[in-house]
Amino acid sequence: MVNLKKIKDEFLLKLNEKLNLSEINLIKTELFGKNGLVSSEFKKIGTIPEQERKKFASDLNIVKDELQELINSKINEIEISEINEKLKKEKIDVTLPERSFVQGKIHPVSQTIDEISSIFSEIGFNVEEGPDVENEYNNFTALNTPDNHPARDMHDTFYLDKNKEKLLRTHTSPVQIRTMKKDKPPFKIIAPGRTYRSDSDQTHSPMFHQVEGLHIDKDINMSHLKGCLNYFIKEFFEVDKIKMRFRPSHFPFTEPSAEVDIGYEIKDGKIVIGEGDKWLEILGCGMVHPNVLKNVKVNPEKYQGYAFGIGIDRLAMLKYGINDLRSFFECDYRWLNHFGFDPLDVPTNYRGLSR
Ligand code: 2NM
Repeated sequence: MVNLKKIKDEFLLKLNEKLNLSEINLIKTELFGKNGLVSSEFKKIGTIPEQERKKFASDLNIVKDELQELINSKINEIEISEINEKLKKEKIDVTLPERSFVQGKIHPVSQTIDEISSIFSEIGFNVEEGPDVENEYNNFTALNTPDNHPARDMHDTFYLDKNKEKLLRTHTSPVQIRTMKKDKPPFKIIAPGRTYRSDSDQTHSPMFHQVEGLHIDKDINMSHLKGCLNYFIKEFFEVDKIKMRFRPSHFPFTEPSAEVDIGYEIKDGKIVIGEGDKWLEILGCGMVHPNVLKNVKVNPEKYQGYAFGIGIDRLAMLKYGINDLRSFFECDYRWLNHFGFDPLDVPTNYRGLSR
């Protein structure tokens, strides 16, 4: 009996001192280890005379619980203060600039979008954006592509629900639809961004990038379209002259429609854009179909204009000598380091786009 009280008082005193974790663990072993003081008392229970045994066991359990609880709360206290200490030491100011000077690179597709935006901004186009997840009205119906139109199959659409109401946009034209629905003419915009079609091989990626342009005003005709595209191609490839031809084509949203080829030749194993006797198809375009204008409440008797769509990835490959489309989307750090651009060299028309 005396023994129990002595143990308890002695250790309550000990545990009240300032201790570190290993000191507490030592005390824990001293008390509750295999040959610990409390453990030894438990072993004595059998030898205690029967009249006293019940009281002894009960007292022993009370002392055990009390000491154990104190030890556990001390350990808890220390662990929390250690964590707080560590957090204080490891605190970082995320607003500080980095010091390692390992600079990231701008992806060639981002660079190309910046260049294209800069070129079109110079002649009065605004840059518009819209969501990747679209509804079938904005992506097809409003663009004069009704339910049974074959272009819907041609597009290999990723539908997101059974009812085919939500989809991943197959072109950026829904951005033009949104803009025409929300604002009033005239419109002079480009819409660059991600587009999706279920198609994957050497030259097709299921996610790819497009820029589409739209210019609607009074008295806009096909000569404006030709002038605009000719200016764009020259600026983009940074050449003074460009050979261009318009071939008749068909899109549901334009009438007439055309595809545009540019001249090129191979010199010393390298592609030279602008001259030569070979042709490269680079974009589709046309005069916006009156039905499209009606769908967005623009009067086609008063307003008309042109639209065009360009694949950005292939344009970037041509300009920067990248021959594998898939390398764009592999996120290979070494590739990005080689083909990427300095983040501080923002492309401008007057300073040179890509230097
Ligand atoms: C192309 C080709 C021709 C186009 C049409 C429109 C809209 F919304 F105004 F009707 N946006 N983009 C268009 C026209 C796109 O891509 C090859």
